[in-house]
Amino acid sequence: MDPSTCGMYRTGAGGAPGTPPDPPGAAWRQKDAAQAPDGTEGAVPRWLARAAGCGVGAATDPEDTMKRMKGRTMKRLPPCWATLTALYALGAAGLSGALPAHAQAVLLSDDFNGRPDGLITNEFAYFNPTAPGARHDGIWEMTSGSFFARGGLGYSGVPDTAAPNAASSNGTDSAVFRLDTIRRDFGDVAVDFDLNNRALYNNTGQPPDAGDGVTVWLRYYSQYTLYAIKVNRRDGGIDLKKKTPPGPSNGGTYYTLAHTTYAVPYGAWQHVRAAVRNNADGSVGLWLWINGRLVLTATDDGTYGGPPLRQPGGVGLRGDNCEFYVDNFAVTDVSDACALFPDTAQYNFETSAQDWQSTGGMITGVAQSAANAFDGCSGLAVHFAAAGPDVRQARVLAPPVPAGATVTFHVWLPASSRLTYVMPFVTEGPASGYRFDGSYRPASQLRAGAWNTIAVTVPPDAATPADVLGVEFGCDGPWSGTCYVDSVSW
Ligand SMILES: [Ca+2]
Ligand SMILES: [Ca+2]
Repeated sequence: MDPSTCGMYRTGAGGAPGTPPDPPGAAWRQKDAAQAPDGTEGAVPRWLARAAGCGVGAATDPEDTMKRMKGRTMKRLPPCWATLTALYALGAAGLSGALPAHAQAVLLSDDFNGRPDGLITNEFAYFNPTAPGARHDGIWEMTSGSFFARGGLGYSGVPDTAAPNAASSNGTDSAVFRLDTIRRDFGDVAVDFDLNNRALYNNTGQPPDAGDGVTVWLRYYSQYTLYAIKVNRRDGGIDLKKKTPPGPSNGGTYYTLAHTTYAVPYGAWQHVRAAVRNNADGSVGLWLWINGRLVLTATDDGTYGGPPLRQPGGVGLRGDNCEFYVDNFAVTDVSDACALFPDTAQYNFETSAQDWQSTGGMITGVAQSAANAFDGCSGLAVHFAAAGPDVRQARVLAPPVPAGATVTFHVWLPASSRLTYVMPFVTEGPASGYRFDGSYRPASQLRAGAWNTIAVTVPPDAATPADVLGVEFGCDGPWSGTCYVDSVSW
């Protein structure tokens, strides 16, 4: 969707299951926030600024003004942002990343199923903890707004700027929606959730702003110190920001660490994955995936806003003038670096050998192994003990590979071996005579001590289900060692 039409969005098509009808009286005016006359949008990394030939400073971002504060300073991207954004987006587009393919330690989850429809918690409970009727929750608290369960989903309610009572029966104040976990012990973690951004509002009493939308918090220490990943902005942007005190934005200053563009798919489900991890050099890494694609990453080395936020904290969600649903919220441990870049191949060997087997002879066995992986945390170890020349396979029967597929294999060979060739292959089904489709690679064309990527094309007329998929190895003399296969996909 053209970001300039975000404010025109109306619900009714492609909305979440169980979504309520359009709010009565909502003013669907076209936004005008992008035409703000002045202001700047945080800071960018110095190396990036130098590369693009434009100066930057630790400018403030006033988006997090005190609730219901009027006359907010609007902002506009400085001219160099266009170039910087393009550079960064180009870099991010070349990275790969996707949803977890193997089990990681889940530290917290809320799928909202089983919660009765109605208020989960609200700001009234936070500020009036002992008041009669205050709604407290075991997972969530909020310093502004109201959070509801509805049809097995979490829901912001229709945003307004009313001061809600204990039940939020008189309004939500979700025009500024600030929801955080009560837990503050999340260190190196990924936050996954499904997001359905229904609409932006222009008439809540909180003035429309280019930064309106949905934000994920990581390393949330307080509403003044946190990382903020703006995943859906009214102006079609995405930011990785750091907020630390002091400053004019509700007691802090926002520093933009990275920025790119993104067309918000209003009314459709998006899968968001945001991660934070301490780096060995003292910096902090931040990553954002949307629908399995890594769209933005940044490193906080302390250049802006004080030292990197390396201590564990909470996580949370923020909304500004936005009505949205959230589901399947989960926090997982990514202290193991491989967990950050999971393997989503059909044969990824993350939790088992996936029924791969050896044809015997010089291959003494195959096993899932964390000793080597092309992607994710594990690959398939293929153990050799050759007494002399031999030809054998590591393979799986009845693979669900379709006709016409290009199957990509990754094979790792040790620094020295007596292997003479490697041949990934697919043997088709009986109706096409068990035709053999292989990609032969002599040792002279293979890299030792490294991963080799080899593709096999299955013809469009291949009979399926295929009979066998695997890797054939040829050896010319006595030798013992281990090869690895990983990330076999199509
Ligand atoms: Ca649910
Ligand atoms: Ca793997």
